[in-house]
Amino acid sequence: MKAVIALGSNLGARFQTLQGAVDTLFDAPGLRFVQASPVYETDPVGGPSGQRPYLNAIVIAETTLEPFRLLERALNVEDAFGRVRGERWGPRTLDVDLVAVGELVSDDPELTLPHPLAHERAFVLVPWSKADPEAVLPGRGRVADLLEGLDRQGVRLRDDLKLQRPD
Ligand code: PH2
Ligand code: MG
Ligand code: MG
Repeated sequence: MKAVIALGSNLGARFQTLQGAVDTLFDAPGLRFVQASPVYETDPVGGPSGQRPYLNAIVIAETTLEPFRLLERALNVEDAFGRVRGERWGPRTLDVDLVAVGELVSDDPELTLPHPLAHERAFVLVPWSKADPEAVLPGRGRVADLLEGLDRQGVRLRDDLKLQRPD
């Protein structure tokens, strides 16, 4: 199945953390790297004021893992990069979110698929549509169409930063 994974960081060495997350995510069986989006610098959405901007990107992968194993992998990678769980939407060294896994639609509170806010987050949809202009968010429609209704002002391309395929 195809998996779309969102990465975000607004604490510490943000770009090194994103690249490290890509390397670590794919450093085990069951997940194959397909493509990384460009990197964007984005204004924080929600959370306390005065936060640094984020770096955001998405990664497209092929997986044979059960969605919950994939979630476990994502949470382990967050932990490996010093994620401290504190305030909701507070600053974080690394956030790894499952945006979509195949066509799965699930309202399990432990793992809602697609990600319940993905359709309204330009910091997810801009990188995703750049990586895959034909992308569709299950249950919501074409990513390019969803983006038409969103403010993309706070999402700026960082073409000086490029995620490499995992080593
Ligand atoms: N993640 C959040 C809350 N707000 N804002 C931006 N710009 N980027 C994020 O990745 C982000 C956010 C919760 O995970
Ligand atoms: Mg998140
Ligand atoms: Mg998260």
